[in-house]
Amino acid sequence: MAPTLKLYYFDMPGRAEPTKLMLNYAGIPFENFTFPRDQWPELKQKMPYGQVPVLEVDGKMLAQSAAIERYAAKLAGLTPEDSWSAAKVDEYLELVKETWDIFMPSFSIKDADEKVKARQAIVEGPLKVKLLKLTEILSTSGGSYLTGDKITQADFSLFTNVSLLVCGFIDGIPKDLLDSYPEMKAYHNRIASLPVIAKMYENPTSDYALAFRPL
Ligand SMILES: N[C@@H](CCC(=O)N[C@@H](CS)C(=O)NCC(=O)O)C(=O)O
Repeated sequence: MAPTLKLYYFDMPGRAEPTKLMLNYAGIPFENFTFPRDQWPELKQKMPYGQVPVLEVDGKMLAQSAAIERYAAKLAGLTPEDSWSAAKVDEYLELVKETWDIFMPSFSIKDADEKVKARQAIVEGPLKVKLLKLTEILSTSGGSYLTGDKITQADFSLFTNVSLLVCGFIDGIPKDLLDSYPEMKAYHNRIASLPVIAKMYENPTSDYALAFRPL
């Protein structure tokens, strides 16, 4: 029997987004439990590590976004069966994660101008290297997605990260960044246009979610 799922996260795109995308894509019902900031202190006490996302599965709590995503991907049939393809998906997941991790040190820069300058240097340096590499992987995969013609967990992760990078959350990353990466933009727009994905962002509750629509 299919498990009863309840996903806890703030009412904005973030670490829960790939899980939401995959469950929706596969038509797996789940309760999308979002809450306003003022309810967080109380809710925090109930979370295994005091953080979200958390996926409640038949009353049991699963924490850590990477674990939740892997579980959701398996439920959704978005993890390849053969070990090699599954390992390549893991490889791409790590690469995609790096496109976000490279900005982490910049969050501790106090001066706003300095922070933006540091981020612009990342955009022109390490981010460019990683986006070009991902573009190359896409153009040589033999299909529309990272591993070929079948969409996998890695695609939902890349789609999420690329959208989050340009959604305005990180000052210093231009919102039109993808104009410099036409193949990546086309890939983003292809996933954003899948009917079930487009429906998810029809009535966005935050401006950040607009970046998950075709750009
Ligand atoms: N390693 C955890 C990190 C989770 C995390 O940082 N969650 C943030 C939201 S993105 C959170 O719950 N912040 C509120 C808090 O820590 O009180 C994961 O990947 O799930």
